[in-house]
Amino acid sequence: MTYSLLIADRSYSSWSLRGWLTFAAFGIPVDVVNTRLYQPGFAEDLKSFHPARTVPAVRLPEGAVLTDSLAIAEEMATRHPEAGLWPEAATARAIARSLVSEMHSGFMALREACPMNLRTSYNGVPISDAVRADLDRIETLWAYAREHAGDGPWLLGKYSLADVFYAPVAMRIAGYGLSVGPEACMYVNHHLREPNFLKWRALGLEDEPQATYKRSYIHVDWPNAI
Ligand SMILES: N[C@@H](CCC(=O)N[C@@H](CS)C(=O)NCC(=O)O)C(=O)O
Repeated sequence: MTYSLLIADRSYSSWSLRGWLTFAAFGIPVDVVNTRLYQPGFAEDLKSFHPARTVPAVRLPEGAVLTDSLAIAEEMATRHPEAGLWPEAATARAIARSLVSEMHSGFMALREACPMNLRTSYNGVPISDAVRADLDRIETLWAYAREHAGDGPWLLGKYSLADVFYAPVAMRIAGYGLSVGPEACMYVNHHLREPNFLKWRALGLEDEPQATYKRSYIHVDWPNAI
């Protein structure tokens, strides 16, 4: 018996991406169960992960179900200390936790205005003051993390849960062509090239698109690196 992870549409479900990266990026074996958002089967699929009402959800080998990405991340970090989900150094770990929590509970304007869509990207997207403020805050947090990063290109040096939680944020910046400074741009580029992310995106392209996520902005090629 191993972990069982319920995810939805790889192209659109940013929380599913976080849930999946929590396993894939750290080599933790997991059985993945796919469902589709906004489809009649969604509620039925959730029933087998009771009491989950959103994705991702994880069933532990012993049967308990985790219903939230942050709980999944913390539980996997506790169960697999050798896998390095959190940075090893105490200060880096504390900062990673802080960044993850702020992501999990915030950036509503960005999330609402620019839902993750890994099938397409846009040019000339107008952004509100609230979205700009979210982007500024994200850049501040990324820069602060990088001050404590040590070696490695990720937020706290080595790839950690902080990067898992900001991967979909990076994809919003890339996909909607949102302007950020050179350091943030470089960080977005690392995500665009990250092998687990590339695998996730390719699998998502095999799904039927969902019309809900379409926007009428100018379409441009997906940025393999911006
Ligand atoms: N706080 C939750 C959020 C999960 C979430 O909102 N998932 C979305 C998909 S990205 C969902 O399942 N939406 C379906 C719904 O709200 O009915 C987490 O961190 O896991």
